[in-house]
Amino acid sequence: LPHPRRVLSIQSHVVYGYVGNKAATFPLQVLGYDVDPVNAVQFSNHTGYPGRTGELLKPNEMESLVNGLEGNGMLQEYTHVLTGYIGRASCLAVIADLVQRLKRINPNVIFVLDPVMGDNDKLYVHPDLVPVYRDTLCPLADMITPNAYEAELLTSIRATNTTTALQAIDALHALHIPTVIITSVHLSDHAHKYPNTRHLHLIASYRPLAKTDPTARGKPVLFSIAFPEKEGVFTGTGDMATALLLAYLGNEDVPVAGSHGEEVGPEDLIKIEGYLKTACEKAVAAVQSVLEETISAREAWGAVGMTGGGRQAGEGEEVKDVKTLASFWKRRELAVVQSKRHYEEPVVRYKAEDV
Ligand code: PLP
Ligand code: PXL
Repeated sequence: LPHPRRVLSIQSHVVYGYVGNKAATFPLQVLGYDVDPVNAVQFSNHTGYPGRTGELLKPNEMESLVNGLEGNGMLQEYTHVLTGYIGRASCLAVIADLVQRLKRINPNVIFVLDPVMGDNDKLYVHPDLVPVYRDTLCPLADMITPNAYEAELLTSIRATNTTTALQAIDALHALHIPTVIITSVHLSDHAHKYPNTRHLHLIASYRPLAKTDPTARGKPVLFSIAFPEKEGVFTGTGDMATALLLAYLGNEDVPVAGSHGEEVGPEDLIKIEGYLKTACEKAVAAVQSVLEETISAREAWGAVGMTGGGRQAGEGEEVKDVKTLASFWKRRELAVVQSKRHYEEPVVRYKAEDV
């Protein structure tokens, strides 16, 4: 790496399994980043399981950790702040204050916001987080990585095809975010191209913010990547995708030029387009490979009977009893540790295309 990279990663910690910081930290470390996790919640497991214990970090506890870092002169070392699953709206306010402090210390610090709230029309946080994300954190973000449902919660626009997805992206840029990446959306106008396997799209858009003259935004960067949807449900893919995007982008200089309203010339835009495309292609490739690794690990796991005593549910089958439901989710925990090579050398199969 050309420069030291240090990420303050504020997300969930789960004892068992891989979501939040457990899905983000190892890939970032493998890619050369120092990662300082703040565990915004500590749960026994992710919220899809039939039961869950643990605690949410209180805002004063989060503040106290930040004050500790500040007291030792540590805040100036951060090149990136990454936020994901946060349990309380009051903690979002603490994070907003922290990001502003970090930007005062280092105006080049990059804030990557994954507004983790839900997926597939299911909210897994308290609804009072939504307006705080929209009104307080979004305007501070350099890059946002919602899935289609989270984009809808923030913009009230339901992205179901290219037109509505672009409207949602417009609305997110209007919240003063230069880089907007919808990490997964089903586009109905593309469905005919993939009769056999449902496909998801990642759509990335970059617009330099010209604070003084919002009409002089310059040519936007806009592309999408289609990839086949893996059968079954996985948790933590979005968390890992965001960490990988940060990592692949952060290895380049000036990935989010224009965040502060400065001029972005045509050569800069071409550079940014290249970095962004490469980073997105690599992130999609790595996550795809992690899912394949997870599926083959699951098959091996099933073969040795390590399913926790629960009967194995078939794909698409409705899961009823607690043991079977827990076993269902255990078998879908991302193979984070086994996938080291996929972060290091992602094999790109799905390429960026014009929208
Ligand atoms: N699946 C794959 C293969 C991906 O590459 C990505 C994002 O890049 C996702 C899923 C993201 O899913 P979500 O954001 O809905 O968790
Ligand atoms: O992957 C999103 C996520 C993060 N953190 C926790 C979760 C979930 C999704 O269920 O439960 C604790």
